[in-house]
Amino acid sequence: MKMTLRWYGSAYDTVTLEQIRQIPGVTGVITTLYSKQPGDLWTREEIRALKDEVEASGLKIEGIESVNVSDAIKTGSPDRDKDIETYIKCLENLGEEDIHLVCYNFMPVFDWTRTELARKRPDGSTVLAYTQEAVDNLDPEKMFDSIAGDMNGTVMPGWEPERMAKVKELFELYKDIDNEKLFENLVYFLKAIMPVCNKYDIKMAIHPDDPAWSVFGLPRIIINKENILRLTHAVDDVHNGVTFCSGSYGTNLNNDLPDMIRSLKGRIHFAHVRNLKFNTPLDFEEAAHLSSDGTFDMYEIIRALYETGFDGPIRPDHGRMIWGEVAMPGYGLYDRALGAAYINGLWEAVEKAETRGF
Ligand code: DNO
Repeated sequence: MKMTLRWYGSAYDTVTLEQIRQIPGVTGVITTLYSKQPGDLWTREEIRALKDEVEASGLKIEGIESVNVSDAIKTGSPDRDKDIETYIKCLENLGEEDIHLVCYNFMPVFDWTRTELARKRPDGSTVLAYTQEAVDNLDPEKMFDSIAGDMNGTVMPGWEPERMAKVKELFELYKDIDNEKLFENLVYFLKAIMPVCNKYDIKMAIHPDDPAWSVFGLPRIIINKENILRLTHAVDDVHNGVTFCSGSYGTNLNNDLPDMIRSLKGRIHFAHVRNLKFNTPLDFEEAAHLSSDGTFDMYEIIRALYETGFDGPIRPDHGRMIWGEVAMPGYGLYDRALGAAYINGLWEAVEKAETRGF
């Protein structure tokens, strides 16, 4: 595996490439052209400039998170083919610049959803949290306003103010889309982009829906083993792969994470590793990465990745806000650096146990 950190680019991130490079074992970043809207073209020059900046710091771009998919593609509206054409061009340009991993999601309207961005834990740290009760009592149009005050002046992925200003229209776009239709549109998209992915060996890695169930009555499909296997079979090409995000699939306690990893052998191209602490099955908060701080057995997650031969980029995921840091919620330096060190430790332990036979 390759240990990485997500980085939003120098215009948006409070964390610098130099800081990232100083985290032991981190050799690369997962990044994006953050100013791009879904449907925009990414030029080779723009990609190269990003690459040059990252490489000048001694790191490597291990993948893009995300090249976002437009609503036209997700809803299958008549102009989707034009957007798919642009998406293919973006992939071509990434391939020409030697970038071979793209994370994306197929969630309607909201990307990942949290109801609190700064829930205080007993030790004074703050974390992202979700409680179903809050969603059930909230008008989706007010969702953004209800959390915007805790964004620490940052622009959070999937929660861009311009997009949120159009929430009502977005809901309208999805009103006739159910899970089956969304799935069909996803398959249509993947089939269309597979030739360019094959040509440039670009591994597409779909991010799960977070939380792994429908919110505000919207369709959600990338939520469990059955659905993700259905997708990998529907477009049976290694380039149609998965971002295994423990914190997203893990929101549903019925998802057996190590078992899912084993059943996706060969199709996991990217891993997001984090832990959650459940107060009830429908109220959880994002814990420190350490197993004992949350609900998941992180050793077993890493062991399953190791045993299935996972060799892609891995990144610690959302961290707590600690030590007075002010950053994008979930994406500060300190707790993610602790997460990277911990995951590296687990990986070393698993690897040595396997190779030394004890
Ligand atoms: C949240 C992230 C997601 C993810 C996208 C992938 O922190 O994991 O926003 O990047 O869903 O497209």
